Amino acid sequence: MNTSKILTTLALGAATFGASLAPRTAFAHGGKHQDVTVSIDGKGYHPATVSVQAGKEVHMTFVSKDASCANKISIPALKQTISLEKGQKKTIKFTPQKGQTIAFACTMKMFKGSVKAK
Ligand SMILES: [Cu+2]
Repeated sequence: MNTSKILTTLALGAATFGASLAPRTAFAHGGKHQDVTVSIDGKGYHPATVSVQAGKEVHMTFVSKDASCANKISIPALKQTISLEKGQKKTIKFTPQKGQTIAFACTMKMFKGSVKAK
């Protein structure tokens, strides 16, 4: 294997590695923070599971699309409870640690979701 072939292999490896680290749902822009939107309806949270990048601030917006008990959201790890009416939205900000899973649920725990930081 000559040098240029090795470099190509390394570059491909780096590209693959980088892609696997990219959050599935969070949208990072300008490297400052990452945006996540979770919509709420009568069936719960969409998406219910969100992957984010550890160590970078998350701006997570809950958008209520319907009257639902899922509009009252408890997030124990962040010591937050959010109450929304249909049509309202609210953004919370936090910086997840590596490997952290931040669970959230309606206050009756019927509907559940989580944010997983890699
Ligand atoms: Cu509920």
